[in-house]
Amino acid sequence: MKGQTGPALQGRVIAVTGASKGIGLSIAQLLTAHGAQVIGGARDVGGGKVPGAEFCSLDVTDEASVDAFAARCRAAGADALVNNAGVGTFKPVEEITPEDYRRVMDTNVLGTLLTTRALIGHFRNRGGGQVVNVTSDVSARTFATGALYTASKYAQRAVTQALAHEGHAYGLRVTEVRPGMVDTFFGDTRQGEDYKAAWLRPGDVAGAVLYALSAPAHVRIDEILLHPVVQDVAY
Ligand code: NJP
Repeated sequence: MKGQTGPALQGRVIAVTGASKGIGLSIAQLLTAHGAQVIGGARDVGGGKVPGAEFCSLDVTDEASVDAFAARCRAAGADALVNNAGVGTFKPVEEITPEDYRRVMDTNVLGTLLTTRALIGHFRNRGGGQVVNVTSDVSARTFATGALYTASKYAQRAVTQALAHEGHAYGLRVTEVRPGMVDTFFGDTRQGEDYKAAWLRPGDVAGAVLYALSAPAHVRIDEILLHPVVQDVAY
């Protein structure tokens, strides 16, 4: 077939936030393995060594930090952004503090807005691009102790869908990836603990991101919802 030469993401330049560990690191590894040049950002990028990836200091809650990261991405000719950085705190409503609120909402919602805002004009000028937001299976349903986290993920889903509407006219393709339970460092836990043995692996989510980013140019993957088989069926 015409055009089917080389790795799926050859020539692509893809920005990935939260790339220092967990799902984001796996995304950086998988995308580079498929030929992309990855620019990964996180607050602590000391351990980031992935051939084909460049790691930059990035705090998605800090406008100046985001602008510096975006300037590097624009200079490199980025054509896609993966908003993956995220944090979670799980408490009953009566225990949620303003500090909890700011940490979770600033990272998950403001962070997505700031990084997207900083690159969207660049994508428009290029005549299109892709934004993949790693939200959550709970971006459209909630549970006890989930008020703050799911509020942030509902909001991130709303931002994702609004962006898809706004970018439609100039060829922006926007995807929401909604993973269930994944074995990472999420929520101040450790990766590889026994109780997570049957959960999704970071590479499973990275595979969903790769699928969206390597879709043919005429295809837009709006949403991917994936769970480990052990998790209850829910939408
Ligand atoms: O978590 P973790 P995951 N600025 O803790 C970075 C969603 N999700 O990989 O800054 C920039 O292993 C942090 O780096 P550092 C979840 O909501 C997960 O599981 O150095 N980066 C690290 O690289 C999130 O959106 C599960 O601390 C910041 C990364 O984010 C995404 O998956 C379930 C940052 C977090 O790595 C990745 O989370 C689900 C900042 N201010 C959704 N703050 C799950 N694991 O079960 C944090 O439904 N980072």
